[in-house]
Amino acid sequence: MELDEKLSKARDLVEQSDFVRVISHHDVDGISAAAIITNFLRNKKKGFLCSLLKNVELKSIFEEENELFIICDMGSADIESAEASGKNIIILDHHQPLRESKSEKVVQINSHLHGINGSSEACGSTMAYLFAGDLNLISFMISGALGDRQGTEFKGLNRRLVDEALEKKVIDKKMSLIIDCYDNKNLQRMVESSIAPFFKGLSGRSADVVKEIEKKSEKAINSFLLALLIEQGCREDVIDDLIGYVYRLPLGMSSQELYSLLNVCDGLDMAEKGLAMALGDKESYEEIVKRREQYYKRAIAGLASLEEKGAVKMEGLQYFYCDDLGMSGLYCGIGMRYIFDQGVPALALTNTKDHTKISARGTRYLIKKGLNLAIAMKKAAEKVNGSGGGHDIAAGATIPLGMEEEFLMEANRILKGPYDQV
Ligand SMILES: [Mn+2]
Repeated sequence: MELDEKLSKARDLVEQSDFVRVISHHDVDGISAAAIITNFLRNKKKGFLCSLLKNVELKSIFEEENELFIICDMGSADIESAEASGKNIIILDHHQPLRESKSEKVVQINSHLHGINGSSEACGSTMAYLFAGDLNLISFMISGALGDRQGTEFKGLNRRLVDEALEKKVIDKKMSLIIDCYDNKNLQRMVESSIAPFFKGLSGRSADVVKEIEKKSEKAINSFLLALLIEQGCREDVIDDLIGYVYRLPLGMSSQELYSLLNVCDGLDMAEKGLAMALGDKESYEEIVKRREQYYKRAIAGLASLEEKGAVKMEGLQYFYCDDLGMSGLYCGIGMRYIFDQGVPALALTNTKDHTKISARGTRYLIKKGLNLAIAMKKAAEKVNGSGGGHDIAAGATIPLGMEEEFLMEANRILKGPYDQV
């Protein structure tokens, strides 16, 4: 079935229903996609119940008594149980699908099935936005794409939709520094309170040196910050992220601000607050802003100590222990991009009561060289009776306690390359 045909079939299903069960993912893209769908349903005066879930099987969800389900930013992996449920289900996904839907009742709108690359040209929110067809909801398409790291200039379908909104003057864009911080009072405070980029020796500490630079031209400021990142060993693909487009959104905040607030919601397990904010709840907005400062402070302190301690190097990987499970993915991702050696992926290990949990992160540079952390984590974890998987650039594993050494040896064996022999 063509994309347009699927979209109109899905819209018909909504028209015929009074109540829709919405399921989406817990991360920034998932919350953004849910924001689009729930705003759309509210405008249509439809009842809905929305849950934001971490990776789960949807089989039990499909057992609920509902006339219509909309699944965002996931669902394609559950195509079999969707079809078996006999329910009306709309899937809006951008993860690699297993196959087309064979059921009349399951409308699977997945970018990949229509020649659109789901890692670089469309995210879950893009598919939700395409379905809703409401320019006023473009804010969330953009935050979703930022959340899934699809650039700020955008490509493919993302670009087409953003260009359309620019042309109609619903949004505008400006080239700008992109600093993910909690205090943007002045440049010095931005550098001091920034988690991405993490400026070695300055973020989380006093960045007095920046004071002088602040008086200079925008160009001089940009080159100064770029030089800092080069000096601390960041590679081109990471440095490129420092400057990009920031969009002014109809929501009344910048794309960077919306992304940052939703990112906090994901990190602090309060995705529902992010959705409430997206539906216009002021109190939720204020609470998220307040919590963001605490969260960033905690993150920056952790990153500064990670910078001091460093990671343990092996031939094919580097690792560190992190006792804060909720922060391990963030530390690992930011550590990988701004603190550690750029030549091998980073792993964070956390011992919980029952298991050792591992977060693994790479860079776009390593991916180009053939790194695939999803496969490496899966294989190394299975070797020690654990499980693992994820994406090429970001993956994770859970293994039995006390098996770290064996796991690290096997991961190192796989990751020391050459990657194409994995
Ligand atoms: Mn996504």
